[in-house]
Amino acid sequence: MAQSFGLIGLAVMGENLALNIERNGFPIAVYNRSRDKTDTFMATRAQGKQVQPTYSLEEFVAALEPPRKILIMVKAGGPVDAVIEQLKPLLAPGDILIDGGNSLYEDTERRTQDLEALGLTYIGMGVSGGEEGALNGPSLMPGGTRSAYEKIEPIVTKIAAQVDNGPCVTYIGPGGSGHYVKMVHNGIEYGDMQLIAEAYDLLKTVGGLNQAQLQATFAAWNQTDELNSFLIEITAEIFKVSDPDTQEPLVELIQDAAGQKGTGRWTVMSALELGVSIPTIIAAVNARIMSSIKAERTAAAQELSGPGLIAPVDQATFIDQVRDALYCSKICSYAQGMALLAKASAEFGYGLNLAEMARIWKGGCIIRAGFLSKIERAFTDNPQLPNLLLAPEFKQTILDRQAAWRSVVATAAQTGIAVPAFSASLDYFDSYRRDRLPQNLTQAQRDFFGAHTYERIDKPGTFHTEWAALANG
Ligand code: NBP
Repeated sequence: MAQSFGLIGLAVMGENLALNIERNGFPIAVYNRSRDKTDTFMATRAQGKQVQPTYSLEEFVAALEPPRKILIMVKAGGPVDAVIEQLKPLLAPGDILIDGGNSLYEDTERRTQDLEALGLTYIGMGVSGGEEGALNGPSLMPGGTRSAYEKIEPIVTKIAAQVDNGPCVTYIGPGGSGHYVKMVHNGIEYGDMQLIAEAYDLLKTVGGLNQAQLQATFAAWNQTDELNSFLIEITAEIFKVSDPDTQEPLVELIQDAAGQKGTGRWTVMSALELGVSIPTIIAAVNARIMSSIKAERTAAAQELSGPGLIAPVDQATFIDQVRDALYCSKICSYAQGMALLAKASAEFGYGLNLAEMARIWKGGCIIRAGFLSKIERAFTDNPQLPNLLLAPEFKQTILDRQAAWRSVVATAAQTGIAVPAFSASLDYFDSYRRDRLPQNLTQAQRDFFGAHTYERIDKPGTFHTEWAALANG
């Protein structure tokens, strides 16, 4: 019997998505380049399920009911192109290929044009939620033609995470839009993780909280309407774990050098190209880079001293201030991510519905959080909102809490604790809210050394000044 769906790539994500798809009533054919993964999968988790193993792409394609629907879950980059090239001669017009990996959106644009010229249909679909999400319901961000989406809609709406107002999937837009939105989702995820890391550092280093207190603080924050989220929840869980051998907090035994796979860097590169300011996300990517030069930092620690002072603080007050600083910074980080999506949508013709983007991130994905309902509401109330900071609820929150936020950033500076994402967020807020910035001087300098011209605030037109001549009489 022909299967209604096919999946290529049985690593972590592929295996779990295959089981999710089968559990939701879609018998599935699977294929993996290395045969042993397929055999292991069939002998273990897929045993007794409606999963058909195949051992060549010819056999895989023949096992599928036309028009074929094929989800590719292999490593992003060259492997996706390799799979597509092998599939091309085996497919028929009307067949649908879905790339569910973390592909660069520009690659997706290229592949879409290439494959659609052959009469095939291509969907670039961001998938978020890691292993657990893939199995029990991820957040899905499919981009392509609307008619292609409609063909996979019955499947994706069932396998996605379900929240109060629907499945965590929607039609994103044309071409590479699904992968673009997933990329920005990951950039926001970098920001969230860095902000939480900074809160932990401040609470531990300045506030003097021990592991049990850190655990209790993050667990309590997770109960709040504002900070309730998957990342805060797992942070509290992490503080519960001690090393079985030493009984020390396991997190304190982990090397402080963070890895990255590229989606954060791509978000930064795209923002710089589009001219959108995303300092919190840039700070998060930078923080991972700085953390990774561990040996150099260890050597520098012997040479370069800081204030080395622990500020005397009332612990309970400080915990509340850090919570407020974290929340204000998080609002700024999401404001940046949403502004980037808005600019990309206008630039690339994606037609993104920002309220829907927030809605489909409410479940299944790594940045899932109660807070996203507020963002959804803000863009539902005003789809043209120029910046999240101007939404009534967020505006009031920041105005009410900025004193605590400033106090935390000042304390960090005084005690020599780096808080790059907290500071970048505060800088973003202060830059965005100030009517006059010092770039009048920048413009004067550009005109001085490069005759780049400038505009004036008191009269229209473009001006150039012979600065050196005037300065020297
Ligand atoms: P990996 O990214 O680790 O990729 C491993 C899979 O790619 C294996 O099935 C491997 O086959 C296959 N593959 C490679 Br490598 N080169 C190939 C080639 N030339 N031809 C055919 N197959 C090839 O798997 P993953 O972690 O499950 O992630 C899959 C995708 O989903 C990636 O794009 C990833 O970025 C994205 N993603 C991952 C997560 C996560 O939490 N892991 C979350 C969200 C998105 P083999 O067995 O023969 O080597």
